[in-house]
Amino acid sequence: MNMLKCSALILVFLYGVNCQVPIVGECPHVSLQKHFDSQKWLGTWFLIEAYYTDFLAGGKCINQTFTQSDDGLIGIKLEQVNNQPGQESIIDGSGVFDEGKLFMSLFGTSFIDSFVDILETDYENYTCNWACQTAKNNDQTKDTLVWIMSRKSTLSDELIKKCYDVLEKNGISSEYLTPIDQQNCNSSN
Ligand SMILES: *[C@@H]1O[C@H](CO)[C@@H](O)[C@H](O)[C@H]1NC(C)=O
Ligand SMILES: CC(=O)N[C@H]1CO[C@H](CO)[C@@H](O)[C@@H]1O
Repeated sequence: MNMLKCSALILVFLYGVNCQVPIVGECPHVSLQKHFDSQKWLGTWFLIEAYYTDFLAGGKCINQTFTQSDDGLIGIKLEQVNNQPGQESIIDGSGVFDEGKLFMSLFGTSFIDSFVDILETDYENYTCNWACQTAKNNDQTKDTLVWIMSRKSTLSDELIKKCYDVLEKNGISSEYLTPIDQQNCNSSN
């Protein structure tokens, strides 16, 4: 039951069947965090605002934990409380960094299937993440993902605004961002 649910979620994540915010044409050329230090960036990040995806629909209390394994790979764990009361879903994967770009493999798929760009982070408080890739069903459109994340379950308006500014500078719209519920994570409602 849980396995089935997870693989469905991952398919949606990787292939974005009409469910992510689409843009037409080229992905904007973005600049990544300069002198990115992956060691400082590892650890847990809480999702504060995100572009809508089916993958997150009904989910709350979403966080992602990145760890360094002995073999040099990055361990990736996404956790959320989903819309069925009291149920948690966990997605595991691994990744490799290429400066500020993290190539990800979730459930044994290829690294090139998925990646996330770290546009800006101060390592201690916030990270502004973005991904854009050709939609599998139509090479004219691109599926895009924006995740504003925090080291804590909240992020100050000032730092959220900082991410908005970074998005704007890179030609990415913040208009599709919606807040992620990070409250009442231990209760069933
Ligand atoms: C991450 O999220 C899960 C599900 O909401 C929660 O159980 C877990 O405690 C969170 N991790 C941290 C470090 O708060
Ligand atoms: C602007 C801001 O919130 N800075 C904080 C980043 O995190 C460090 C460590 O927790 C705090 O000391 C800063 O105040």
